[in-house]
Amino acid sequence: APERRAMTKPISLTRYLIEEQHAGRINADLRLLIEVVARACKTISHAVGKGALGGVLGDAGTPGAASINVQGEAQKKLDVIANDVLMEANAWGGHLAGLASEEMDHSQPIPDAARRGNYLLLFDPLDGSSNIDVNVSVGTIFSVLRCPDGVTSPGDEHYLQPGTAQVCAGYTVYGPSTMLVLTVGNGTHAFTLDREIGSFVMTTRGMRIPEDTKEFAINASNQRHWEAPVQAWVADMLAGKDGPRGKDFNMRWVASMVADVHRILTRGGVFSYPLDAKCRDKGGKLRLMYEANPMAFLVEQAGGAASTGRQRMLEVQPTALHQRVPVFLGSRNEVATAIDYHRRHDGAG
Ligand code: P6P
Repeated sequence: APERRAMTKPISLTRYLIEEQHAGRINADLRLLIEVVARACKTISHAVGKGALGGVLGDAGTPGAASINVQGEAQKKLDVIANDVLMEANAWGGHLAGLASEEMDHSQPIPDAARRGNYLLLFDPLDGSSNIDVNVSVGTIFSVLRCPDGVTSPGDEHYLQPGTAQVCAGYTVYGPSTMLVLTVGNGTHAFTLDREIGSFVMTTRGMRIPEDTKEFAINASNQRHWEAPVQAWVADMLAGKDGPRGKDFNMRWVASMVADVHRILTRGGVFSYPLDAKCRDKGGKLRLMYEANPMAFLVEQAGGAASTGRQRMLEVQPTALHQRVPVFLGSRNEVATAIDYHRRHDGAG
């Protein structure tokens, strides 16, 4: 009779979280928070997946009166739907002291003491939403901080903690498959939504980003607006094997941060949204608290690096809830090279 082999069934998100709780790395409240967010992402995945059939494409608001968010961007219907799903899911669980969203001007404390916990949840409910109407992958990004001791009604100022203070970060990418990628500070792991049973199943334990890469992601249409070190860094990559880098590079740009970062976590690469003339006066294009910091935590936990070009991303001291930053993240040796271009340029005065 054939040797009986232990079934190596893939484990569910719930089992992974229980294992982390038994190992003492997370507590029951954080486990519940992650499960509630994952469940909300399943609802968002269903709405995104309906596409034009769900009547949820296009801009929010009424014709001629678009709904504009705090970022000054026109909201898509799905931006509002995703935000409402996450707000509703987290309002009653008893694990949060407050939440903050890209789509909301200010953070919101949990008013009912009986339903209040110790965590702060920040999220971009639907990142890359300009891609929805053209059926390209979009995603939800989230970050979890502790509410400072003794604070029962947190204001925006209580969220202004550096990225190193995150206890959890993750994203869900709504692509050909729906995948949740998560870290609680013990590696970065990927879970794929099994639609037949409706649960997330671990498909990669311990994602690793190769230290070197030949693939960069940047919106090259902004080239004339970049700072000199970024112009030099990209020009040298474009020069290929006959140039100073001695190797040919490939380029990818999805214009959905979640999709670009997922590719980098899966096969390596370097992603950048640097300062340019259009976003310089705002400090950058991407938001620190619920885009750059959660992605930086995930990338570092997978052996990569994340920087503003001049500072480790996770050490930036936030000064505003919707603060923007320049972003360089991915294969650690290529991020180091980008930083070196900045250092040499800045040093040259
Ligand atoms: P651009 C999407 O709007 C987003 O915030 C990120 O997801 C993405 O990386 C970036 O902006 C794309 O910006 O200027 O290329 O459209």
